[in-house]
Amino acid sequence: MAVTTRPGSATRHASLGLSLDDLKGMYRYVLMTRLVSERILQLNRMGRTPFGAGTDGHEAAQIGAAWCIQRGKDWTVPYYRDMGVAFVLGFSALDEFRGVLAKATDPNSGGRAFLNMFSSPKDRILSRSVLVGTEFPHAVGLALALKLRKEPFIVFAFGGDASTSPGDFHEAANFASVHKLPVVFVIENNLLAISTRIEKQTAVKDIAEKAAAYAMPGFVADGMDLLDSYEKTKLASDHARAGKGPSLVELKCYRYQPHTSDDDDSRYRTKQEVEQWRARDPVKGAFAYLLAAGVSEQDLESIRAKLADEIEQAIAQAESEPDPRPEDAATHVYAADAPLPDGTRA
Ligand SMILES: Cc1ncc(C[n+]2csc(CCOP(=O)(O)OP(=O)(O)O)c2C)c(N)n1
Repeated sequence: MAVTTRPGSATRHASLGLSLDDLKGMYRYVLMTRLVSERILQLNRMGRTPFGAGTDGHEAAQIGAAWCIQRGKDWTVPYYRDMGVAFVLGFSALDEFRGVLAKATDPNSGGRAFLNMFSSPKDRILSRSVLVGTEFPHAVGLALALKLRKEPFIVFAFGGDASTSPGDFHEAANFASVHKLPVVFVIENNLLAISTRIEKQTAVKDIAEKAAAYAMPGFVADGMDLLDSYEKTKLASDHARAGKGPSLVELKCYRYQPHTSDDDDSRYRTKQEVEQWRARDPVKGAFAYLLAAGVSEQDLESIRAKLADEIEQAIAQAESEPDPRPEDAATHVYAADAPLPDGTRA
């Protein structure tokens, strides 16, 4: 985010219709996402969590885009890296740690699924599988239902750059465009699919170019910049809200952590590459912008201190809670009155 340091000199948010309170709210989620993501990796290295998938580097993209979602009205289909999106939609740090620690209290699956399979009917978050790209046909189905029911809301379908390679994405985009469905495809392009670089993934320069094949608008945003991510996603969501059909927003960002806690990223990228991207750290960018917009350093420090406290309490609380019971393994897998594969009933 291009900023000057003089307080009051940054005004871009105002031209986008965002208040200082919006900015502070957005920054809180940006920082919360970073702090939780870092703690998950630390806990994993200490042997206290089995697995993690870091969000570091995606914060501005996720929070900027999620700020366009009407909570509890629009539907959202996040992907597994979208912790920041889930936080904006109502998930707490405690919810996240319950999932990461696979506790019975995990709101997504009672601790029985892969982490970050965000699920909340009340917040209109559709649970998805970890299979890359499979969320898009489901999201388009939701958009069709909204249109048929004449509900004035829209669907946000999130995915990584690689999720635009499988057929699911193309079938979904084609169907959505033919039927002018109210859906925004939000693609977080971090240039990597685990170890596969973007040039080996797709032949186009910008993922947003893929929109042209389905006669829908494609927007490119600097995903390291909170306000650019907000602005471009807002254009796309306004398009859907106006009944003009789907569009695609590409948020160009970078993943700082390995793909997951099980990945050795030194095998496919250099430390220098990561350091170069760290120079554009979206959390620091947001911090600098808020200062320049006139938010005081004490305000920002108080947001950080409260979050740090909340996160430590959430970890302690989640760790103290029970694991799922073995006898609950089939709960919600089979209908309550359906026979199990061995012929018995649950
Ligand atoms: C259909 C399918 N193929 C392969 C995988 C294994 N896999 C998990 S994540 C991933 C990379 C996805 O990259 P991208 O969509 O760009 O998102 P990112 O993880 O970089 O945020 C792959 C190949 C999978 N989950 N689903």
